[in-house]
This record gives sequence, structure tokens and C-alpha cells, in this order.
Amino acid sequence: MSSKCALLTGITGQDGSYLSEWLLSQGYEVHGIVRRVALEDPDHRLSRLREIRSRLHLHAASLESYASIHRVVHEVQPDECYHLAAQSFVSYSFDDEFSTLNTNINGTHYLLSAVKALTPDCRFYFAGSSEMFGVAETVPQNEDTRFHPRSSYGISKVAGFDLTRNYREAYGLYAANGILFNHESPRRGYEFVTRKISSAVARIAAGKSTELRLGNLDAQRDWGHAREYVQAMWMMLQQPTPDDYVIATGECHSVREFVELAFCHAGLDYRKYVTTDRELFRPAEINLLKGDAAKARRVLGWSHQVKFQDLVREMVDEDCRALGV
Ligand code: NAP
Ligand code: F7E
Repeated sequence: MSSKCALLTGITGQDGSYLSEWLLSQGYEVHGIVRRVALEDPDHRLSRLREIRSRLHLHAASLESYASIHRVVHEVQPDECYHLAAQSFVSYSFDDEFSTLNTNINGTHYLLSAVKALTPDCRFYFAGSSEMFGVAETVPQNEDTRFHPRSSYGISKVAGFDLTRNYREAYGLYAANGILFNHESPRRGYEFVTRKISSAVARIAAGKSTELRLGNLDAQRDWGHAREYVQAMWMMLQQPTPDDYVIATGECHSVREFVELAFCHAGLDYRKYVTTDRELFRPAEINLLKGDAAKARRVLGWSHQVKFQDLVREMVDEDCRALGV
């Protein structure tokens, strides 16, 4: 067992909660940066951490403030730093490019700069995304595929990726980029399409709703389970040298397939409930993303285990259970 100390940003999110559980199980002392408001409203804002809250060390700080990030890194002196915090909702990035770019790019820069200044031996993980590929020239996408992002979210992640690589190359920081494809779970935020669908299925099955409005049903994504993906983040930081890795299942499915399977699992015919709303289409869509995680398999020994069908069923079951269906 380790006696290492890890610092996470974005600890309240889907990945932050699973990664904290994993690190605790490995014997880590786990610290997290949260927004001050989270400490004022823990029942709501720390809900994903409920089971492990007493074992975590939480620090109020703002990603917009270099001084506050500097203070926490100085206090914690982490061995490993996982930078997960971001405005992560792609649709919203079209409504507010400014806050997306400011939070995601400056937050990454402040954290890298503080780690370099205070704890240069700390290993750093950046949460890169398949959204960086955007309209990719090749299918499937791997570490050599050129980036062509299609949203300010994707652009902010390319900038974070480049900053992370530059701190590795210019200053010798142990800094790794994960290029993670979509990963979901019963802890996924309600705005993302998978959770929007599973929670709507549960409400319809419970007789609390009769309709689900969605955007582009033909978009295809490579969907895996978040619990497995956070282990890949940790594995990246256990290697002798830092590098960048694609994490994906290598399988892709359309939103329509997700919908069909989710409704079917609850004994419902989706065609009776699902309508398409043009307002929910994005100004620039990515029609297909499919990852090639061969490098992660070869170097990290990581591969996904949870199948698409089981992921959909787990999400629907959990949302139905919460409503007593
Ligand atoms: P998530 O559930 O949306 O969590 C985002 C986290 O970032 C939350 O803890 C949130 O804190 C924090 N955050 C957002 N804006 C912030 C700000 N201005 N200041 C401080 N904290 C802020 O996202 P996730 O699915 O766990 O993803 C984790 C990371 O991986 C993100 O960087 C995301 O972009 C990236 N990623 C995700 C996927 C995926 O499929 N899930 C794939 C590739 C990359 P609050 O709770 O206070 O809002
Ligand atoms: O959309 C389509 C939508 O919002 C998936 C983030 O974690 O993964 C996530 O980004 C697809 C898109 O995720 C609705 O147009 C149809 O094609 O669930 P999403 P995302 O945009 O792929 C990447 C890897 C990240 O890095 C991000 O942080 O579903 N879609 N109808 C819809 N999407 C939403 N949200 N809502 C709909 O009604």
C-alpha cells in the first residue's frame, strides 16, 4: 500500500468521485480543491462524495485565482496531481465561450505553474478529451491523429494538452495527458445525453413524465464506464516516463442505439416518447468518434471490461431504483 498524497481538482464531479475512491483504496491521502460554495451546500454539491467525505481533505480555492491554487499546492505538497476540473459540457461552451476558455485554459496554466514552482517532482495528469479530435481525418483516432476541435470546449482542451506537453518538454515536469473518449456512469451529470436518457426513462416508467426531447440522434460516440477510465489516469502516472494516451473502448454506437436500448430495458418503445428538437442540435457537431487504445493496452496494460449494453442497463437500473420503479 502507498502512503502517497494526491491532489485532485474537479473532485466533486463524476470522475473525481471515482478516482478518489480508487486512490483511497490504494492507500493514498486524498486532497481535493472545491469551490467555496460547495462547502456551504455539501448535501447537494458534494453528493457524489457522500460515502467517502470523512476520508477526504477538501480545500476551498478558485481555478480563476493563481494565488489560491498556489496556496493549496504549497499546503498539500502532493506527489500526484490530477487536474479534472473544467467547464465540461460541450453544448454550454457554444453559449459561453469566454468562461469555458478562461476556466479551462487559465485553470490548467495556473495549476501547472504552481506545481512547477512548488513541487517540481509532483506527477501531473491533464484530463484531455476526444473532443480535441473533432472532425478527425481518420477512424479510429489514436495519439498520432491530428486535432481539429469543433467547439471552444475542444479548443480549450487542445490548449491544456499543449500546455501540459510543453511543461514536460521545457521544464522536465512529469506531466501526462489522457485523451479520454466519452465515459459514463450512474454518476454522470444530468445534461449529458446518456444520463438525460436514463433519467428520462426512469421518470417515464414511474409515470412522472411522457416525453424526452433530444437533439441529433445520429451522432456516434465511443462510450465506456467512468470507473474503469479513472484507473487508466492513475496507471499513466505510475509509468517510468510521462506520455500521452488514448483511452477508449474502440466500439461506437449512435445516440439512437443508446435510446432504443435504454427504453427497451424498461419495457418501453422509445418511438412513443422521444421527439427531436432542432434547438438541441449544436452549431458544429462531431458525427463520429471512435478511439484506438492500443498504446494504453500495450504500455499500461489497461483495457475496458464493461460492455456498452451493460453500461446502459446499469444507468437505467440506478435511475429507476432511485424512483422506486
Ligand atoms: P464533471 O462531472 O462535469 O465534473 C467537472 C468538475 O469540474 C466538477 O468537480 C466541477 O465542480 C469542476 N469545475 C467546473 N468548473 C469549475 C470552476 N470554474 N472552478 C472550479 N471547479 C470547476 O466532469 P467529468 O465527467 O468528471 O470529467 C472530468 C474531466 O475530464 C473534465 O475536465 C472533463 O472535461 C474531462 N473529460 C471528461 C470526459 C467524459 O466523458 N466524462 C471525457 C474526456 C475528458 P463543481 O461541482 O463545483 O461544479
Ligand atoms: O453529447 C448528442 C450530442 O453532451 C453526446 C463530455 O464529457 O464527452 C462529453 O461530451 C452526443 C453529441 O457529450 C442530445 O449532439 C443528442 O453528439 O453527452 P454529450 P459530448 O458532447 O460527447 C467528451 C469526450 C468530453 O470531453 C466532454 O467533457 O449526443 N445529443 N441529443 C445530445 N447531447 C446532449 N447533451 N443533449 C441532448 O439532448
